[in-house]
Amino acid sequence: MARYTLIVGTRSWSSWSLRPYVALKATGAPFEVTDIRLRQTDAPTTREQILKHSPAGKVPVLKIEEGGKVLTVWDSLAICETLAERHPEAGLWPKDAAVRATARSYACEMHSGFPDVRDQLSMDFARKKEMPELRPDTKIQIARILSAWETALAAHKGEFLFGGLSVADCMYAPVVSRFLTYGVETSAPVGGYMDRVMALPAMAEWRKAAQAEVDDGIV
Ligand SMILES: N[C@@H](CCC(=O)N[C@@H](CS)C(=O)NCC(=O)O)C(=O)O
Repeated sequence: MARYTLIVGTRSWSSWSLRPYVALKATGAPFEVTDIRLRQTDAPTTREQILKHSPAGKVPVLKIEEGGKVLTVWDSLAICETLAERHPEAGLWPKDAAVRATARSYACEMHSGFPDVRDQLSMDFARKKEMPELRPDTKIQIARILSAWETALAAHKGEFLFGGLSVADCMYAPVVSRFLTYGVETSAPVGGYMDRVMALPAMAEWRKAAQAEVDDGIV
């Protein structure tokens, strides 16, 4: 059996790390986590620590040890894709090709977009924060996310965006956390969706680790 190690950043802040954590947990495969503290400027700096695992110098990184070899996969979406491919039984992509194409569009739209939401509503997983004065582009991006979620939830009528938990939900999991941290107003169906995402065991575990960072004064 393959041995998985997921290298992640500070839980409170590392939204990119949370995405493959949710996906990996959904596969049911055992895995270990290596935590790297972000924003460390004293030696060894964050960058120096990450470079020991990946030449890209960013977390998340997934190491797959198998057959005496170690495969390194980096970038949240590449890790989610790799896990979906290696664990088809987890159903991380919808079975229907058309639905799958739409779910991929959702995942990629998140991966490459919403820069103002990421900038103004930065993830602080275990905290509640005051909503900042939103820029027009941030408002447009929040509205787009809410409308995309409503459309998918209405079309598939499942627990998650495309029925069962998919990579699309993994990619949006940190956005759910951000919207709760800053108190973004939502419709009832979206509120229900956010509750279900937060109730995932992966999210509960992440919250515990993020809360420990707050309690230890790390963040
Ligand atoms: N596109 C990458 C983005 C990864 C990224 O920006 N990660 C941040 C942490 S959330 C990082 O590693 N920062 C390095 C640093 O702060 O030095 C992905 O999807 O994984």
